Amino acid sequence: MDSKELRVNGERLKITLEKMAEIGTTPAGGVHRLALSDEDKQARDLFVKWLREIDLRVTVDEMGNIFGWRPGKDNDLPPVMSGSHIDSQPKGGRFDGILGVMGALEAFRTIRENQVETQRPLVIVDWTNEEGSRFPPAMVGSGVWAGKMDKDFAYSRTDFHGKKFGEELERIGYKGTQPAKKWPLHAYWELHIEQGPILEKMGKKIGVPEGIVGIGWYDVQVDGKANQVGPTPMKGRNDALCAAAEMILKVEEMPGKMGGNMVATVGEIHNFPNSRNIIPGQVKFTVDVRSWDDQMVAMAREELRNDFERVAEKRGCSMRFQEIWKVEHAPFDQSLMKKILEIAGQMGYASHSLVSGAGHDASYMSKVAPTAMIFVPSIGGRSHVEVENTGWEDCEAGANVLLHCILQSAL
Ligand code: HGY
Ligand code: MN
Ligand code: MN
Repeated sequence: MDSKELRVNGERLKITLEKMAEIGTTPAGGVHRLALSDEDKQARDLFVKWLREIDLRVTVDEMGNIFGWRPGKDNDLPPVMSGSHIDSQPKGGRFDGILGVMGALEAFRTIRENQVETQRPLVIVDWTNEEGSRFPPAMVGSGVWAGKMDKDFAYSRTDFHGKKFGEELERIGYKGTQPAKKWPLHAYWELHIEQGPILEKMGKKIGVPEGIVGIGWYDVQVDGKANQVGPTPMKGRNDALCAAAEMILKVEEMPGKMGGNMVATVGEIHNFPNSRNIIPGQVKFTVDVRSWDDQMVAMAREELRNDFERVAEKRGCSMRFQEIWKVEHAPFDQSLMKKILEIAGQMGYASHSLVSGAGHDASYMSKVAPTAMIFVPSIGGRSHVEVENTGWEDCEAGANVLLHCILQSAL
């Protein structure tokens, strides 16, 4: 069969995704598969089993990134790579990340069963800890591989219970020996759900992001004075939680102050000692700022730091502001984007270009190789929630476009 006629097996992709969704499944139908957890290990083991079933050579690097290699006619040529991440948010969805890994697996399965020989070798990848929810920051597997993040920094990161990244990687048996160091790549393709409302609203099947916004992550600690709520007069309190509350509203106001084209969110907060009859003495919270304009992210960071200092001073509290992650905005490769539009058109899929407000491993990949992403619609525009959902036919459409992007860049 002419390789142009090839199509993935949508039913098999659905079954593969449903099998993965059983690992870490939550009662409300989402997944809880935090990086380097037992559930992540279980999913990794299943992924490696499926890679071996289609005769791929499997390698694991020192960041736990899993690669499956398919030889081409000329293995001296830089390979074509595709993949995403298996880890999820605490109460995440059944498609974020895993669709990109299983979509690539489905493409590889289709290539193999049709005995297609590509000129270039092909590589499928699962990047470790894309979410950064358990071990902040995000995208450390691809970040270290791309040479944009330090391995020892990643190993030193601890989760809320003080468990270390490096130790957990060892515990689940995925601390490989291969150096997590980039090698030449001809192209990197990543299939992913849009995680927003645009494609569904536009009635389009395929999204072609121009790139990914820049992201800044900051950890803030506010220290006040804990005390008994009863005898302590309101005047003169150093209530860390009230100070944090004022700061958090400044985060919400920041995008408007910056003129829009920005989002800013406080997603995580810890209050100590967190007892109803003690004035809070310490609060820790996170700030996530995103914009296509990297300068704007930097300005927002400095404005927030100053605002927080003023609030802390006024309330007799101290404040520590720490930038723990920064990734510049990542424009994708125009010729790869054009390829996606072409292939989607040939397959009769309506497509639409947009900017990705969500971060992806493709951010770091775009710094080291020609990179592009293929989006499919998120029902109700929801993601990072248990109700996250994408139609099976959209998953199939995305995997079909991915299959031909891989083939056409590897033939
Ligand atoms: O934060 C993000 O957008 C991605 O899910 N890591
Ligand atoms: Mn993702
Ligand atoms: Mn995510």
